[in-house]
Amino acid sequence: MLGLNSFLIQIIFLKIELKSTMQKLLKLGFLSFLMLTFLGAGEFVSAQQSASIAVSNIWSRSTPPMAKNGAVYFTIVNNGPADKLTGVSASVAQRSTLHRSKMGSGKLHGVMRMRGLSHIVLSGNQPFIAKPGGHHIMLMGLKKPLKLGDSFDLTLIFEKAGEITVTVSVQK
Ligand SMILES: [Cu+2]
Repeated sequence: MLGLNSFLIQIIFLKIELKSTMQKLLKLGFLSFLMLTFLGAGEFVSAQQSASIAVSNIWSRSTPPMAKNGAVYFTIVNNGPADKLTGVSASVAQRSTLHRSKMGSGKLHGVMRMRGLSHIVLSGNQPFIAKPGGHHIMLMGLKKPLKLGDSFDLTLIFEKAGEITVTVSVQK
């Protein structure tokens, strides 16, 4: 009788052990599922976003070895109320500002000039596209050259949507 009892007790313990192991495995499985979902979202939806703002096609030109400045281009879709891009920061440069290039007229015809902007209005009616020859983020005082294939973080500061950190890929 005693032998049978201890046998049964061992089975019960084994069951409890199996149960808790299963729970651990399930927890692990759930966590990795969450992580895959999270990573997958980043991989397949190239846009980086808040509830109302989606930033996509974020890229920068590679720079020659001695270059002090770089430029970042992007597309912003605003699905919420009108907002403003009011600032930007990136650890790759000493200072980052909003800029706009414009072709000069009159005596300056054919000369590309650029000036700083205090903000960019995002009305939400259509995507805002920053591209070469137009709006861009100026990276001033690059700490090292931007090399083809590299990527770096950049934080965009919106009046309503707050801060959104995006990844910039360095292209040709
Ligand atoms: Cu500029």
